[in-house]
Amino acid sequence: MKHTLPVLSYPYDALEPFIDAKTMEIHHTKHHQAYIDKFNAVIEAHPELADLTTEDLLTQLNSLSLDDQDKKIIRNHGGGHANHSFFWNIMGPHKDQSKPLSDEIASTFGSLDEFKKMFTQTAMLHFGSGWTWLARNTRGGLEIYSLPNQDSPYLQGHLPLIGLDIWEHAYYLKYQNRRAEYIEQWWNVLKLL
Ligand code: MN3
Repeated sequence: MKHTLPVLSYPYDALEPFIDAKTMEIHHTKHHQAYIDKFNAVIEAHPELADLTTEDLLTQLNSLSLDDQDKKIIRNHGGGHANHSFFWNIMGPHKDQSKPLSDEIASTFGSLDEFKKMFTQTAMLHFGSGWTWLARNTRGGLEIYSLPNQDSPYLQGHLPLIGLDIWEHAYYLKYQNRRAEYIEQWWNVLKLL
């Protein structure tokens, strides 16, 4: 199965003014597409992987019989594909709040505000490119952490629940170096909370 760019459920300008249309268009059609193209090249060379989902490939990465270079491509570019597909889906112009998730976050971190503060701080302290995640760990608990590059929580068997792209390509056109402002505004388009 060849991986293809997912169609967004909203137009590029739907997240304005928080995320601008140009950033969305470039992020989706250029950055995400580039991850897919490099990921597909490995999948095409290994037909035995074609039936596995991207998430399964990441979860099982260490046990796949591939050379280190191909594993690295799946980690970086399969990860990029999984992360961005996930990211587009948790954002939207309208809130589609998940009450069970909000309740679990509030009981784990004290309150939604406290959670947002901790998540924001984790994203601000991350050096360089990467993502900040709220993920369900293998014991079923919630954890906030950042991972470098396109590393996915699936690599450690975790389930991503919320993810924020903190690569500069996600915000530079509108916010330049102001990562704090991007994060603060991003809560407006995270539809889950
Ligand atoms: Mn990105």
